Amino acid sequence: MLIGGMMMVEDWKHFLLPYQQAVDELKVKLRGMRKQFQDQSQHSPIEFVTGRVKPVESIQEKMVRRHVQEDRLAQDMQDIAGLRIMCQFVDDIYQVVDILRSRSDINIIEERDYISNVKPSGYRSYHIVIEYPVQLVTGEQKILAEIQVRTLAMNFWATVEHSLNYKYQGEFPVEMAERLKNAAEAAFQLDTEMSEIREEIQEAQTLFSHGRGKGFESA
Ligand code: 0O2
Repeated sequence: MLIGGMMMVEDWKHFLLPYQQAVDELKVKLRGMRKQFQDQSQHSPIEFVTGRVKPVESIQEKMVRRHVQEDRLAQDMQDIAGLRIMCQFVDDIYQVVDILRSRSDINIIEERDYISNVKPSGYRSYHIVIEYPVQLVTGEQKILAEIQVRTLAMNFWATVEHSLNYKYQGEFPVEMAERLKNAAEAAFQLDTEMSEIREEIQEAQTLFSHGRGKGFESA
């Protein structure tokens, strides 16, 4: 029940339920893509997939920071449902994006390429905002979700930077900000190097997966 326009615990539960449904469904679908490549004995552009519904405290913090009204949340906050796709190589990211563009079950609303347009922090990733229909007992509801596509190296950097950001509350000392930027460039250098030896890596991986390397499943 809404009291004084503010959502209470039960309201949040009700509001977030379709978002959890969307995240769960999309995780299955994206992980299914990896399985299909493996089934064809092809290199999968998807290494692993994670997903989450933004915690209520983070939603509330972002509402204040971005001046989003509660009754505009569904339209104005695009990452309440969030999916992350991790790739081995930078080229894989663009292959994943192409596949997502061609799917009939998701509608792409916006794309933000923070790989070509690196954020000032050093952050790199490809962001896609989608509209995804969830079937509820009360009918269909279209949910906005954000899919972040990044390499393992970009993910390593973003994960570490995110936890440091939490510690420093977004106010990094100048030296720390500089070091993080350098680390982001080093991570991208690693991605570039890996792309250059990609063919050899893939041959080795195919051999390995046909041999004794099978067994560990990450997605
Ligand atoms: P979470 O869920 O904790 O990751 P804004 O959120 O205001 O920065 P906008 O326009 O809503 O910007 O979306 P944007 O910048 O396309 O994507 C926001 C999300 O991208 C963030 O979510 C992070 O997941 C990721 N991101 C963007 N910039 C950085 C960065 O500099 N470092 C790291 N580690 N991640 C970044 P949230 O909201 O922070 O929440």
